[in-house]
Amino acid sequence: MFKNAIVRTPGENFDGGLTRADLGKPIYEKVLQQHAAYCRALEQCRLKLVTLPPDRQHPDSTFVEDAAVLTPGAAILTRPGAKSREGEVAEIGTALVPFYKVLQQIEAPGTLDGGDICDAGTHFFIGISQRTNPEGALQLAALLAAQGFTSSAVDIRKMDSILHLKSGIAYLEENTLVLMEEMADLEQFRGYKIILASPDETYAANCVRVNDHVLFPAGYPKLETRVQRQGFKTLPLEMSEFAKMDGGLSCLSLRF
Ligand code: CIR
Repeated sequence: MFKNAIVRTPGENFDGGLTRADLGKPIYEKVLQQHAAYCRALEQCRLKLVTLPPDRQHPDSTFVEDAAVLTPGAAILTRPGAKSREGEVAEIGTALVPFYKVLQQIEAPGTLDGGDICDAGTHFFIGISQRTNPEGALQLAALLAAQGFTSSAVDIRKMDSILHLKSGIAYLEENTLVLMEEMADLEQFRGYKIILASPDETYAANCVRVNDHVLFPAGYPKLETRVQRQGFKTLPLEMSEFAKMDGGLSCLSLRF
């Protein structure tokens, strides 16, 4: 059960963040509406929110998930792979202090974005990407192992259509993974029940189980039906403005 979430309201210069998507510029009014609906959905899932104010120094800082990896016993602060995002971490650390006795940190030369880390219960998948380097992945694996968690690396550096591991995978509990097709045959995912996202719906592979619901991006009906057929209750959310900045559902919150 998650009880809390940290979110950060997007600033007016949200459109100044990093993106490789070719979907146009986000419209700020819609960004705020979609973010507010996302926050309401988290509350509907019975989470108590810590809402941080906009940080205009860091246009990507609304994607709070990239700044920390959370386990039941520790908050591991990351060292983001994009220079422009390094300064986001300190304030996330401050916001986590009231909740965590143990705060750890990925150190140079390691880099790691939270979006590359998929928590599947006692096992973690660690994406090696353009943002998370092998050194960062090894550091995280060691910190997790010390807490009794296993992990496996998933190299996504040749999967050009996704930014982070979790752009193409979600763990929905109950031994069930949502996977983009390109990852379907990877041995790391053997033994799980797999719900496949077809190539035209890869974006929706980034959905999030929050207590009794799965937050799900609106407009991806084939995958949503497949998820529902496995017995999950979906909660659809408009994500168009965040998709323009390469952001998915999971990256807008830290849940714990
Ligand atoms: C970036 O490129 O870093 C941001 N514009 C998007 C980050 C999305 N984060 C995530 O998927 N975990």
